[in-house]
Amino acid sequence: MWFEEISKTDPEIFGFVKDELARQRDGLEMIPSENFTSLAVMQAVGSVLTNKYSEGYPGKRYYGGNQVIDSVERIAIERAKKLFAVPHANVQPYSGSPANLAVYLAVCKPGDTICGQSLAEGGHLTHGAKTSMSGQIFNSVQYGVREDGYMDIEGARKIILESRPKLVWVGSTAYAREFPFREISEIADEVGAYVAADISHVSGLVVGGAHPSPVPYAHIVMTTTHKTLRGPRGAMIMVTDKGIKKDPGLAEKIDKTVFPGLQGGPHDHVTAGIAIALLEASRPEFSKYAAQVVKNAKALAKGLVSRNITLVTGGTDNHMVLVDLTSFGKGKGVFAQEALDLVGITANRNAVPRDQAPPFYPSGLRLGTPALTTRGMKEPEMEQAAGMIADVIEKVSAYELPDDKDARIAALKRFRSDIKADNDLKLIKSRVVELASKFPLYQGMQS
Ligand code: DSN
Repeated sequence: MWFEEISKTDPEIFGFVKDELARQRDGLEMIPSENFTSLAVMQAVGSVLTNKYSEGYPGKRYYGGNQVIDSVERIAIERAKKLFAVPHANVQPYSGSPANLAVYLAVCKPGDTICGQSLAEGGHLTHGAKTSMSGQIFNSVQYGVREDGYMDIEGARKIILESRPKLVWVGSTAYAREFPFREISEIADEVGAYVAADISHVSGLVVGGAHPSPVPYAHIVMTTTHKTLRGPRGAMIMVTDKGIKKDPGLAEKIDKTVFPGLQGGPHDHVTAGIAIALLEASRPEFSKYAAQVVKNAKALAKGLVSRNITLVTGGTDNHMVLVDLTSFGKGKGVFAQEALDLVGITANRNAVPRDQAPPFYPSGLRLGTPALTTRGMKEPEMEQAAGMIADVIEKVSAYELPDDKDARIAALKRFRSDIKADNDLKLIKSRVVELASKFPLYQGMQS
């Protein structure tokens, strides 16, 4: 049995691990930033490498006994460089947000102007949102999307040329079209800004050939490793040839900012998991996977549109779909997310462009296909999933979310009790379990 020692040492945690395994197995995981790692990646993360301290970099550590760890990190670096076609990679960042902070501190000083896609219009918190340190330490200016939901390149041009930022981000977390690496970089080049591409969402598609690469255009490329790339939770910062041409010391600046600037000892067990994921991503079957992720997202989008569900931009070019529920009223995302959760479809509520509702109760729903594709699902299953999602949305679309806090709490309480008792939703849940059971997950693990 896989979790034998956990079960002996800590039955309480063992119970939770079992429950989570069952939740992942029996449901449809449709959060676009999630995936299922291979067992090889998972075993690396659960290996003896977790025991080691190795502050520094291969060959230059502050601790003894790093001969083996040096080899692991060197392999991870070499694989990243080869796969993404870059001259430099740092595989130590703990995750995406600290990695982005390292990018800032490598090329900017507090108070400098920086520019990124607004969180409210599909960007990431760390690209200059006022609620994040990135929008507080730096003078942040933001670009967004047009009325039709596509990136507002002309708007970005105006903002970048006017404000002349030191650093420009390109990369999104809720944008279902091709990320405009070339367009934004060309504008940033006009003002001599550094361009950092945050490809956390699409890195697996990039290496699989299902999305254009930012490498010819950006100076720095950051990716988390656990989304479409299908590795363990972690991140990498890469420097491109263009980056080294602009600033020959850029790679060294990035390394110094990650350690000792921001982090202590790297998570060597995760580095090993990243190395394995990079090896897996270099294989031909991963390109097939990446292509299928996009085909599945398109099939999902088509299925939803056929049920009159509105999508931001009307469809997708990548692995995600952004559902706009505003035709039912504002702030409906919470009802859709919770009812979907109840039937075993995991998604996350998300702001839609120009959302009139508050960020905690937004009017949209973000869906993605990376995890279901890893399970082996294809277009017919996406059509079934779209049908079930549409059924659930229709079921809950009439619920209203009051602005008043007390009224809202009461309304949500009523809603939760209604959906628990709803027989149609119970039926959808059994269809979800039936579909999921046809695509076994982590077969070797017994719960
Ligand atoms: N990367 C974000 C997401 O897309 O879910 C979380 O920070």
